This record gives sequence, C-alpha cells and structure tokens, in this order.
Amino acid sequence: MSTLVAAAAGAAVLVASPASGAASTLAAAAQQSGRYFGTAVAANKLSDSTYVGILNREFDMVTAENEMKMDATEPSQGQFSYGNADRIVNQARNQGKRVRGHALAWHSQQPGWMQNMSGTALRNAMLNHVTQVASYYRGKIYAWDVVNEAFADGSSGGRRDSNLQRTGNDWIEAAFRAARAADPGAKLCYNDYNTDNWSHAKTQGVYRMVQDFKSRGVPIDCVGFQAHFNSGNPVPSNYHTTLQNFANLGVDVQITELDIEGSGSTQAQQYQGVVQACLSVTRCTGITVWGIRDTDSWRASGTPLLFDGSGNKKAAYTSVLNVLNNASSTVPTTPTSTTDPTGPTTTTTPQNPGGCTATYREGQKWNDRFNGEVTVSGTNNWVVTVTVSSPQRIIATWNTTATWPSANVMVARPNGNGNTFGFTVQHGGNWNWPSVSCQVG
Ligand code: 9MR
Repeated sequence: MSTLVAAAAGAAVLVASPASGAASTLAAAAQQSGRYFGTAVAANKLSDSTYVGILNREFDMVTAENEMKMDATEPSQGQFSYGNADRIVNQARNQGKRVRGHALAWHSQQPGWMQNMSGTALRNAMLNHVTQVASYYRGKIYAWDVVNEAFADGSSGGRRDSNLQRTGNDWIEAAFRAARAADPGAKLCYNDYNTDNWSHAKTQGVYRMVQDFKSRGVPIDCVGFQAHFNSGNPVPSNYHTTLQNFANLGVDVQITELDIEGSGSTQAQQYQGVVQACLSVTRCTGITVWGIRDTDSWRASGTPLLFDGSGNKKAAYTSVLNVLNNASSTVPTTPTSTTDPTGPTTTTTPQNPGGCTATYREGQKWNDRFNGEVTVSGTNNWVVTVTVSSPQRIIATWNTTATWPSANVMVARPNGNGNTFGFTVQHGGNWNWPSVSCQVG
C-alpha cells in the first residue's frame, strides 16, 4: 500500500495513516478516506436474507429507493405514512449505517391529490410536506435530497416545466429554507441526472443555480449527481472536472444513484473511472449505487450493478473495491490553499531493499488528460516503472529517457536532467493514478 506524504507547501495537507491491509468491503474501503459507500434499499426486500446479508456487510449509507417519496409519505393530504420508510431507516440505523433522505420535493411521484393542485395552495402543500417529513426524521438523516430533478433536459439549461415550477421560480429555495428550519443538522442537497458532463447545458444550469444560492445565502450544502449511465449516456471523460467545479462553489458533492449498464471489464473500467473521479475531489463525500444485485435494479436487463442476481461479486465490484483501497491512505483534511482546494497530492512507493523511492505527484488536469511527476530519491541511477491502466495512454514525457515494454508500461531512466521526471496521461475517463516503482539501475 502507498504511504502518504504531505503535499507541497500551499496545497491541501494530507494526513499519513498507518499502512494496513486492504479493506475487504466497500464501506470499510471507502471509510479509509473518510467517505461512505451506500446503496438504495427497497423495503419489500428486507425479508430476503441474501439481500440483507450483502446490505449489512458491504454498505454504510442507505437511501430508500421509493419509500420516502411524496406519494409514499403523504398519500392523502395532511395524512402522513412512514411505515415502509421507517422499516428502512430503522434497519439501517440498527446496523450503524447512515441514511440519505430521498426526496422531499419532486415533480414526479407526487400523490394524486397534489398532481392537480396549483398556485399558492400547491406551494403551501409542498412546503408543509417538506416541513413535516424533515421534522419527523429530524436528527436521523445525513443528507436530504430536498429537491429532485428540477432542471430541463436538452439545450435550454433552464428549469423543467412542472406544477411546482409554475408556483414561481423561487420554489426551490423556499423548499431548502423549510428543510433547514425543520432539520438544521441534515445536509441539504439538490439532486439531478444528466448533470455529469461539464459541457452540457443542464449541468451549467444547475451550476448557476448553486452559485446563485451560495451568493445569496440560500441554505444548500451539497449537490447529488445521480449517475445513471449506459451506452447512450456514457461516463463523461470530464466527470472529475464537473465534480471539482461544483465543489469549488463551496458545497459537498455526492454520487447518489450510480449504476452503469454493461458487463465484464468494460463495465468494471467505467465504475473505476467514476469512483476515481470522486476520490480525486476532496469534497466528494461518498458514493451510493442504485441497488444491490442486478435483479434489484430499476434497469435489471442492463445488469448495471455490482452484484449479480445470485449475489456474487462482479468484476465491477472488484474494480471499485480496489480503487477505494488505493485511496485508502488519502485522508482529506481542511484545505490550506485558496488557489486549489484539492491541491496536488502525492504517493510514495515503499522503500525498496535495493534503496530507491519513487514519489508520484499529481499535476495539472484537463478534460481529456492529466500530468504526473515522479521524484526519485536514494539513487541517481534509477529505473522507474510507470504503469497506467486501460484506456489510459502516456502521450508525452519530459526529463527522462523512456522505453515501452508494453502499451501501458513505461520504463523511465535519467536523461541528465535530475531526478524528477514527468509525463502526460490521456485518460479516456479513467482518473486512476499510475502506479510507480523504483529500482537501482
Ligand atoms: O428506482 C426507482 C424505481 O423503483 C421507481 O419506479 C421510480 C419511480 O419514479 O424511481 C426510481 O428511482 C429514481 C429516483 O427516485 C430518482 N432518479 C431516477 C431513479 C431511477 O428512475
């Protein structure tokens, strides 16, 4: 395992943690970097022992897949119903897990009585719903999706038309204020889909709203990225950029409903890229997958989850676990830099018996590529092996003479320019750090 060292002056400071064995569950692996790993849970599956066994073992955050939605919690106006939601919340809390609340206000899954309302009556009914439900669960919810999916798809970058939107553009901030008053301890999130690609109009529209809310003191703490991916909506190569730009507004970011249709190593690599994007953003506080087994998914035919229908771990599970474990020694602390909130981070390979050490340091990042630098200590006659993971390719180097035993392995030697060399990785959506090892030549 990598040992963490403090980053350069003026950058985020990372705390060294003792090297330990790799964690064997998603939750334990995520906790090593201060993050959570959650799943959506359906109340009617809590009697399935395979399902509950995986839930209890692997996850430390739970979202009710449907049971906290408006139609479930207020089926008749003013009459609240928490039976199935409570089953999920109590099961989670009894197991020491936290809960994300989903969702207080949404154009969809409204109870019949609300669908036909408009104007002031609807605005007041919505605010009462937010107040009642958030008050009932006060103190038990880590983060609420206060408003879900309020932006339009397509090129407008504006709000989605809905009965709630027609009550006035300020309905979202009114919902956030009501939620804050009802449960001041919960983080309050805006949650949406198709907001993963930084260049999409919808992403920009949500960004501008969050920026506006922060500038005017509207109480928003986090943005949820649903992250439902398939071949028509693939993981964007600029995912890290999106998460980082939102985090730079002063909110946490969370991946809230992750699923990726596909199978085998292709699916595993896409999962790896998403998890790595979160891990590389200090304020990305956790990841939730939208179900446990493929057969539990709302898109079961796309086999988009981490366990197969029998509850076996898929290749995607292993890749997620490995990425989480690779980050295990990176414990984010309060940034000390005002210029780059994430700061460059470094990792050092263990000292070889042969006596040299290679330290990898993150460099600049772009949508399609990133730079890395390696500094060698212990010898001036080094041979450093840099291995990148598919589909990454090293497309440029400096201060080294390189040879290429295979497409993803570079062997670097001194070229007379000292003991620090660098390279550019075209990442193809995979933000994994290269692994580096050093030998005396
Ligand atoms: O997975 C949920 C499915 O069981 C429900 O039928 C559906 C009803 O709206 O909601 C699904 O969950 C959605 C989530 O609440 C919001 N983002 C999109 C999710 C997938 O449709």
